Amino acid sequence: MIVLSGGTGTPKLLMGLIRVMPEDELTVIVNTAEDLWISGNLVCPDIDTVLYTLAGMIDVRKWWGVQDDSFTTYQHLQGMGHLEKLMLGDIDRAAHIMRSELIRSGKTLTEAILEMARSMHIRARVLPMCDEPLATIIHTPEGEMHFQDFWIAHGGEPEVTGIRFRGIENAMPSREVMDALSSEDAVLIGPSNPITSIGPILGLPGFKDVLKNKHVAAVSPIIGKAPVSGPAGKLMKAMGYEVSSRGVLDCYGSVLDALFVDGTDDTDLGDAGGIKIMHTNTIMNGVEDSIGLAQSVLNYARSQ
Ligand code: FO1
Repeated sequence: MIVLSGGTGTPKLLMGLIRVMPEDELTVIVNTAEDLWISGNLVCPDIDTVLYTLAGMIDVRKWWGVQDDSFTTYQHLQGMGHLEKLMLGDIDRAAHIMRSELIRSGKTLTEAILEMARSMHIRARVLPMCDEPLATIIHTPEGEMHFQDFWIAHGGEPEVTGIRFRGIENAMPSREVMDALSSEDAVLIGPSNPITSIGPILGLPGFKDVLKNKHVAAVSPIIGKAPVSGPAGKLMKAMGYEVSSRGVLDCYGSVLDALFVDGTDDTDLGDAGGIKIMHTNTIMNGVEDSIGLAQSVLNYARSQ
């Protein structure tokens, strides 16, 4: 199975999937548009959350960074007046250093991530969506800002007047992503933010065309009128979508064959245009919930 993932929501589902299917049958294609260079190293928040989740190292209180990590370097830098945009843990920073050194030595981002995944004994295939640098830029009345500036420095507060993915026109799905897609029929869009997590993956030139021949299901990250977590609601609204499973359907449109919606969500999906709607528990408050949802999507994928 191929899973499209951002840094929130979908990693919780991955935690369940690796417990109900052979991990080496799983490929995860991950958003890279929130990546940024900090203090000389490339930070890939979504990829790292996926890697740490699969390696059993993720800090499940925050769902980013490494469990029990220290922040000594971050704090010392701060004390010297060097302020970093993200709070980087020491073990997390070691991963950034390794990745950046691999890239500086001439490896692609994909090659670097595959090497990191091997070093963490991860059996699933974790693939960045592309090797070219991309950046999600949020337009606000205060000016344009990188997604991480909007989300962390500004607390997700500014009004959003537009969103663009800088560099997407010159990017393309990597060879490894295209190879994975050519050998797999089932694609699952995880319950990540449809606009800034899944949007850049689907927006890569040619990506949606490849999905036309696949069986594509998605898990809605919206329950009722609210996102389960993160800025999905605000960003969907800014892009003209209703903040509901209806909006998620409209966002993904013709790409989808099926949509998983939470059992408590009574949004009227009316004519879903032939897309099969399935209700199940999509709230993942612990590993048992993750396993439950993973089993539902796996049963569905295997029945196709
Ligand atoms: N999110 C925060 O809200 N505050 C942080 O200081 C922060 C640091 C951070 C460091 C490494 C990393 O991989 C992720 C980090 N995140 C932090 C999460 C991240 O900003 C976003 O939640 C994801 O990009 C959403 O996809």
